[in-house]
Amino acid sequence: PRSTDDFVYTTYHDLNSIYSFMDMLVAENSMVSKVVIGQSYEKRPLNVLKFSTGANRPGLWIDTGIHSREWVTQASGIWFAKKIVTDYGRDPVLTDILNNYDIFLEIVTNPDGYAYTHSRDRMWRKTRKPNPGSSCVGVDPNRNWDAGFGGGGSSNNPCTETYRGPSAHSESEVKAIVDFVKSHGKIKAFVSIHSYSQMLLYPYGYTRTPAKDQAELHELARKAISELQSLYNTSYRYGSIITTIYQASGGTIDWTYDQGIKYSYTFELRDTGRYGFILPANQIVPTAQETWLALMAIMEHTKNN
Ligand code: ING
Ligand code: ZN
Repeated sequence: PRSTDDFVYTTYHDLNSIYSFMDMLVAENSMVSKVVIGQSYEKRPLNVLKFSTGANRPGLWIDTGIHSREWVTQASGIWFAKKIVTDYGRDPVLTDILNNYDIFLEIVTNPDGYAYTHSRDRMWRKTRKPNPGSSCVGVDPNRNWDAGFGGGGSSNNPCTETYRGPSAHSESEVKAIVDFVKSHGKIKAFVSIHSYSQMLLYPYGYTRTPAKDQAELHELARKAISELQSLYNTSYRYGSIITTIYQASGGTIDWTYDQGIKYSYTFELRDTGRYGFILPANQIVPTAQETWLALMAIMEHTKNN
């Protein structure tokens, strides 16, 4: 494709194709820039798209693809990026959001893993950093955050899918986001997107102690899911991580919530297991469209509170 109008949103793309999509979007739109927040273990750039219409704004964060095999999430991230530039100046709600907040979107949060899902193993989840003393590779980047690190629902065995790593923030892909969030200082909502299970989750995963904002987070989740369901009648469950899916320690949004980012959510996109991680490509756009409605509900609420 020569422009993001020609880009095919209905299929899955490899890493280079996604990187070139980002560069095209930046070239075409003055509101979009590329922020390189760090590099992966294998030295790939960690690219974040910044959508901004003015200086010194607070930020809204969305990441997709921290688990590389969850391909519908990176594909949805691409669609969100195009949706933002298309709807600015047309959709009054999004326009109002972007006139007051910057949106940061990291589409390929685990690029080494993503490249590996194309070259060697479609079901690869973790990073690609070797583990000293083990022949098993990689750390679960959703168990590597400094929030209940080392607790239940994470493993100290490098050969498991939920290996937490040698220490919190040991993975450069995680540390880059930690440094970005801290140095930015004004991120007001943080949404980390996974698949699959059709759930909208809020903290906590490492403890059964309810988040202090549980009532508000629960009500906003209900509203977001009702918007999502209105499009194609896709049903979602919602609630805290530990009560809705399972205990998981060292997860992304527990860390962001404990940093003071009240609106910290994780999505588990389609489906509920028929296809799982290998979701047919004809579901990419419907998944992205319905998820966008929920994201808009979260962003609008953040703006109004
Ligand atoms: N599920 C998530 C996982 O990392 C999760 C569930 C979400 C755990 C948020 C902790 C925090 O296990 C998938 N599919 O990755
Ligand atoms: Zn995941």
